[in-house]
Amino acid sequence: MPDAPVSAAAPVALILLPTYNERENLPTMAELLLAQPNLRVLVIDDGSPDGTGALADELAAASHGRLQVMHRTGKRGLGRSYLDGMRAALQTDADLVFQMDADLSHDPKYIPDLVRGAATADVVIGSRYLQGVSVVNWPLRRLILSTFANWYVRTITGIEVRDCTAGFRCFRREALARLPIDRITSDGYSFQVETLFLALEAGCRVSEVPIIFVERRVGASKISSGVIRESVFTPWRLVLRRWFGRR
Ligand SMILES: Nc1nc2c(ncn2[C@@H]2O[C@H](COP(=O)(O)OP(=O)(O)OP(=O)(O)O)[C@@H](O)[C@H]2O)c(=O)[nH]1
Ligand SMILES: [Mg+2]
Repeated sequence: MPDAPVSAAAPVALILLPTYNERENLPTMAELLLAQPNLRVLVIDDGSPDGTGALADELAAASHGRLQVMHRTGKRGLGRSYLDGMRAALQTDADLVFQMDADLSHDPKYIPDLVRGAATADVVIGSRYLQGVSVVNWPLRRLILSTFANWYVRTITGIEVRDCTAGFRCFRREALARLPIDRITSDGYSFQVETLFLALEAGCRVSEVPIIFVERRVGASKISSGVIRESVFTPWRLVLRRWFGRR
């Protein structure tokens, strides 16, 4: 595993990397991440049946402490994994906390762009919809679903962000600390919408930087009908909670 240089002046980033059956993708992702300076990784594995957790332990052992693994035993879920990861991140000295997918859709080469963005924003989003649509290898039906989902969320919630459902994000640590983490209940794409909504409510400055998103080449997507159903209701739940002040 490469031992990238450390610069005392640059911010320290912690990458939260949830995994479920990403055995084929994790080694490449870990290598690309750890090639970058001032960066640590927390793999959050949900007991993947394909052995991703054990593989992550092997990567951790060779990483000189730069990669750690959280083996979750609670109910499976992307949102739950991120929440546990965020709580853990707040116990560290990281200046910046990233969310990324482990399936290589989010290229680590964009991390420096998000770090630069975080100099003037509290939350920086790696956006697929800033310069037209920058997505590679999506079938048309998936593109339509994602474009519609973003329009739907923006229309109902009034969030003025092009890519509200993006999973490539960087939070300044202070911004993450301001989020009412214990109130977040959604799990799929809605998790991204809910955290963004709450970040804006907490007064965070949000900016976007363009990325090119590449659909996973190996492994299976975990999108389910439950995730899509949740995405339909979540924007309404968020605005109703705001209107009626229910906390
Ligand atoms: N810990 C954990 N990670 C998960 C869970 N579901 C998905 N993930 C991870 O979350 C990331 C995003 O999941 P994907 O299945 O790629 O979902 P997606 O990116 O929305 O869908 P595709 O574009 O089809 O890949 C990947 O790193 C997954 O391994 C889960 O229940 N628990
Ligand atoms: Mg994916």
